[in-house]
Amino acid sequence: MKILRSPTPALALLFMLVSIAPPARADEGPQDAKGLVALPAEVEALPVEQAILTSAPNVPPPFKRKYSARVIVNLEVREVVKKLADGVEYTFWTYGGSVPGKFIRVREGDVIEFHLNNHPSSKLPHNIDLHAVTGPGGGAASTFTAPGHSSQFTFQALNPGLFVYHCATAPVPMHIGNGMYGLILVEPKEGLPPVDHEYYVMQGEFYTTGRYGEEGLQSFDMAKAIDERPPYVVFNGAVGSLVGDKALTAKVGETVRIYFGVGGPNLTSSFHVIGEIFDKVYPEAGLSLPNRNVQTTLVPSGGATAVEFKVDVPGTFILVDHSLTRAFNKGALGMLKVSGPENRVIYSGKEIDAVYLGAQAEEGSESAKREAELKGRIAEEIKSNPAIAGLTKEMQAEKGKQVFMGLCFACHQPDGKGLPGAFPPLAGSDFLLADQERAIRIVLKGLNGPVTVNGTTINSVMPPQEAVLTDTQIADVLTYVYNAWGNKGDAISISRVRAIRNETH
Ligand code: HEC
Ligand SMILES: [Cu+2]
Repeated sequence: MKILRSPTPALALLFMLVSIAPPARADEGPQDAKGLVALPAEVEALPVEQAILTSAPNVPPPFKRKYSARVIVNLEVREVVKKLADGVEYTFWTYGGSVPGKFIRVREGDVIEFHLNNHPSSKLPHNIDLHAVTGPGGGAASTFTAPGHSSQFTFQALNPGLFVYHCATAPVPMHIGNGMYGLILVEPKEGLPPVDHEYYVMQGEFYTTGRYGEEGLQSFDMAKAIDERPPYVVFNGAVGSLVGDKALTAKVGETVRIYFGVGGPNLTSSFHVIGEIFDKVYPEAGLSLPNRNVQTTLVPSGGATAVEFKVDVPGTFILVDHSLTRAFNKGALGMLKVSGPENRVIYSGKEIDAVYLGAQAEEGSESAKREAELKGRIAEEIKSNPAIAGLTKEMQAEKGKQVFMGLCFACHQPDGKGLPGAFPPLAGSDFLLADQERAIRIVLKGLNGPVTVNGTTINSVMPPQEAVLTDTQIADVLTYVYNAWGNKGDAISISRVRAIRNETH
């Protein structure tokens, strides 16, 4: 955390109250869960069951029972270092070890005995505010729990719906911003319509000190959070958590329900699935009257929705926040892969998504795997042999390929051949190969006016990338461009890019 602007006095008081409130009823004797507080006879009479908790994108199964129960929920808080993006790590604060927190499913009318356990390795106290709770702070005041301690409280799930839960320990936006949120479903007494697949997806943004893609362990940047300028907006806690072999799946003819929540801490999502129409949306996740035939649904921070649709044709369907720079530049992009026979009446079968996204996701994740492999090989080489220049260049090119497939390919095409009359080729470009300094300058500062590549003149505009890419990313992407599709060239160093970025004339 870099800067913590002081909150207003009223807010400060609230934070203090939340922070210093002792564990509920600490004066009522030993921490023996049974008999601590006498439960009303009608609660004691309920059958007891243990809640099944699942990690995203999985959802616990629907209820078969038709009666209310006393449901025991054990949720463990853990502070863990995990991957936020390729090469980027982050210390997440979690409910259950990953972001979003475990999915909790109860039935309308159930009485929930909630245990919040804060792992001894945690550095901070935490608590939980469940939006499904009717009671002060949604449980926050009763669950303030120091590391190595456990709190308990009981509530009745009065309203059916899909609810967000989150940490409410000061500074609250930081606890949420580090990943402390999840969903609790209070299934209506009459149940929900059966579907073939239920999935759990949650959006949240991360305010890292480094820019998008900057490698290494990143920490929370309070100034960026206050300005609501997150470098990352992601689904299920990481860039790529739902792409490639981690995509959601379904078969043609099946029905899918997605429980979609937004942890925030700040941004509202415009949730959309490219190539699908939501047959039903339960607006704001009230789970009573659905809207029908919806394209995009607005999900507030600290809110949720449930969407249902039947998949009619095979292909890859892309989940996005339709505030699209979040999807294409900050990570809020997932996939649903549908397999099965084509239906040429509904859809002719031409896969448009494959060109504008498939390349990024499939090639990109392949390339990330290859990068990890090369990192391992470099470590090996260093042990036995100092001649590692070749491998370093190869690794830079693999990283650069990921940048290329996320950005440049849209114009210069995945094969580097460009589009006649619109975008010049990079593959075999005499213009490119003649001058590396000039190429670095073009990527940083852009280019407009006539340019002749391999005898053909184009007069168009290439947008500058200096605000979008880091020096490392530019060095990597050009190393890739200079060594892909038959091109031959040296690795481009970060210091050369930096020098040109900083030149003043
Ligand atoms: C929005 C489309 C677009 C994107 C994205 C884009 N370029 Fe370009 N690029 C162009 C256009 C158009 C030109 C020609 C500009 C002109 O006519 O002056 C160009 C020119 C170039 C040139 C010089 C001409 C040549 O063919 O050798 C290089 C090098 C280049 N781009 C590299 C890149 C790299 C690397 C990226 C990704 C970091 C990238 N471009 C992203 C549109 C784009
Ligand atoms: Cu917390």
